[in-house]
Amino acid sequence: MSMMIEDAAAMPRREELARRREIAREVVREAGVSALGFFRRRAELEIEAKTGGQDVVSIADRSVEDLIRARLARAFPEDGLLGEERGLSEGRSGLTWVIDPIDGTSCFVHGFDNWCVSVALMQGGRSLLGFIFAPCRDEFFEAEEGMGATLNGAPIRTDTHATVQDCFIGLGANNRVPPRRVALFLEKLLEAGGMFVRNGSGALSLAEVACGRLGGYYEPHINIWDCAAGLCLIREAGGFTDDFTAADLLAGGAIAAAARGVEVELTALIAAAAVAEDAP
Ligand code: LIP
Repeated sequence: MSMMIEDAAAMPRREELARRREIAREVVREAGVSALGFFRRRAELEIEAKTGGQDVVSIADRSVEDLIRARLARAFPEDGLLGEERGLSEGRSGLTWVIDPIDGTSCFVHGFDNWCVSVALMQGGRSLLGFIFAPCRDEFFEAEEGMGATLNGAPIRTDTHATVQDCFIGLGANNRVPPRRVALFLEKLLEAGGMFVRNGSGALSLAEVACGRLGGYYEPHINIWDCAAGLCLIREAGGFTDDFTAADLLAGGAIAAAARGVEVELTALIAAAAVAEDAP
């Protein structure tokens, strides 16, 4: 199955988005409470490796996604659903809910608190709504296209004063890309006087760009369910995101996002690493 970018369809009416935003907010909160319950009983969870030991899943991921899908399908039966664990259910409204029930699953199963529930509403390649809830931190990020971004109800902005030399750059790394690609970017970043963090949750990292903790984020391959909500947050917080509109959103791809003072140098570092990777 592939999820192609549809032609620019008419933007849903504001009241249609408002109703979806209100209901989705409560669904994401309920999902976060459920996930936190599994987190506190994680010693009982059976952990399954997906593509390897660094890419895992448990009943927690599936159960939380099933909860989110059931609530949204009941409220908006005409909308599509795309989840990391249960895949794509086509809709007929032109709107698709993109769901990562537990982003940062490896962190979750190892007892780290940096994981979250991430839900976005997309129309074609555009994220109209984004919700990222980190229950362990009681941090609820939310954004709507054209209406700004918030953390626990308070407006957020990317760090407008950051440069690569005085901020942290979040880095996503996984077994979906050659290790050398990550290593070469790290080398270029450190040579430029930058510094990195990897927290294992692309969604939460993107939210931290939106609220100004991170100056930018790069991941050589990320899936749409990991980043759809974060893209909306960062754009609504005044930041830059590259055009993550792969022809087939199910395939995923590279992502770069940053505060405005960081984007040019971050983009240049990514390009320099790519040149080095292609060099004989
Ligand atoms: C994770 C992403 C992260 C990526 C990991 C993993 P998951 O999502 O948020 O950016 O580097 O490999 O895909 O699997 O925890 O939902």
